[in-house]
Amino acid sequence: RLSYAENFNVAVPFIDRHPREGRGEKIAIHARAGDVTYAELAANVNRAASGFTALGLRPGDRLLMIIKDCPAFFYTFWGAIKAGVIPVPLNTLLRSDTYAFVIENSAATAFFYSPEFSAEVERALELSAHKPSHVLPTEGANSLDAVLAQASDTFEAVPSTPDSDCFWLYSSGSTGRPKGAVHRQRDMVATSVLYGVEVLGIREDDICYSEAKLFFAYGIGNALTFPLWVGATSVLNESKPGPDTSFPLIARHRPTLYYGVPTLYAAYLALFDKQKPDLSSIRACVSAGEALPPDIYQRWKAATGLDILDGIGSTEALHIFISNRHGAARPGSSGLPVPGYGARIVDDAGDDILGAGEGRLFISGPSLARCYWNNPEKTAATMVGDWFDTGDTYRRDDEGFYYYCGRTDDMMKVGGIWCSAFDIESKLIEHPAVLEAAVVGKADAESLIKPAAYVVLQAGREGDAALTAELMQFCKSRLAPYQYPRWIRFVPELPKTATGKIQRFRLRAEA
Ligand code: 3SK
Repeated sequence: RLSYAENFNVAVPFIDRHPREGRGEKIAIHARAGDVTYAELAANVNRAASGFTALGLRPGDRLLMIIKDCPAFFYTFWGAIKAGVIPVPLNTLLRSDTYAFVIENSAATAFFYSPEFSAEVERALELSAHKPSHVLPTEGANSLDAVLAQASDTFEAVPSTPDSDCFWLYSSGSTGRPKGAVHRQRDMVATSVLYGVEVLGIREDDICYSEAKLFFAYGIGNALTFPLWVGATSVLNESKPGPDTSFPLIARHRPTLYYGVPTLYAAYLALFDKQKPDLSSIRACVSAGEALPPDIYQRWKAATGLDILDGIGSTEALHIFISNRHGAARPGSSGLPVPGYGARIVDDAGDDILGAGEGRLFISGPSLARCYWNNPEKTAATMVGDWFDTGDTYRRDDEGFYYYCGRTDDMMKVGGIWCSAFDIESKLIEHPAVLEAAVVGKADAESLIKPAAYVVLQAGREGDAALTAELMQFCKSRLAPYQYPRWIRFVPELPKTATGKIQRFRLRAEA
């Protein structure tokens, strides 16, 4: 089911095909500035490809994008690909020093950004020794808009092959410098067919709403590639996701597929007493980014009647490679491998664990990045033959369901027994006073590692000694005795990445 022509430019099946197949007048994108039809999308992608070529960009050149979720993201990304240029979408919430690193690491020729981010972009350019030849905002004078206005709306896709480099995504990781995962032309087809169509069941009449932004691999699949693969519609939110921006969009556009992250499911549940959007248009909810605690799954189901399909993916795999299935979701489990992907759990010696034990999760599949750009050490350390080391610790049950136990480095040995931060966090958030929790290892007076919890309370709750004792007792009575947190600190919020992952390394450093 995955076969490609020898000359294959992936912009053709995702963009050019739709007007030819009679979808020209169908809405591809609902955006703040207005709707974009498939015909308009195809014409603007051609304008971008023609305009980039006229600027002097050549196949293989890198084009950095710090662009909010708006149609310009689609035009720039697909226009670059059609012209053989490599688009590199970047997290819009990073700081100038990281952007400066990426400008140098990628040796980019062009840099397009939404005007909102101009201050960070200017500082990054000052810091970087490499200067891209073309640095343009998406709007205003001398901008992407101006390039599009002057360019032809026809463009012949630059010849390519399924294995040619297509786009990069920088993976933030929990520590260290970002690494540019190099994706091939065929990778977006693989994720769209294998997860989008075969697991999620996305269809032409779907309207997709993703809380995860387009710069994130999860968001790219949810809102950009899966809908375009089947001719569906995507609803874009230019602003920070949350009740104030997402609820009105859900009310207005009535999405059928909703892609969330555990933090937002929990935050919305906490609001439902006072403010509950009409979710009746939604036929399926997806969660990724971090493992979904079973308690959140159960409460969401009770409040909305909807299952959440939890899954795990990665920037390097481009999207979800282990997922629950419709009508058979198993709370607390990431599910079963997506068709076409392999999964192995290995011990420290690299041997497969076939039974119940915990170990490192390796995956294989047709959308894995080819390498990290200019980083042979990290490539060699994580991409071993056909297998990619996810850095996650997992276990598998008798029926083949996979269970997340934490990042490999979030595991701690307590009294000689491996202990998962995720299990303790899941327990803590079952307590009605707790909104969110993160657990890390902390050395006690004897330098022995014990769990320490950082807890965000539900609105109106006070963190005091009585609640600390109550939460410790709550965990003690429901988890293995060694697993209860020996310290509990109440905090107003947890440190998170732009994509909502808890930055436990920050808490570890503090602990
Ligand atoms: O973190 C995840 O689960 C994920 C899912 C899809 C795509 C990318 C990522 C990182």
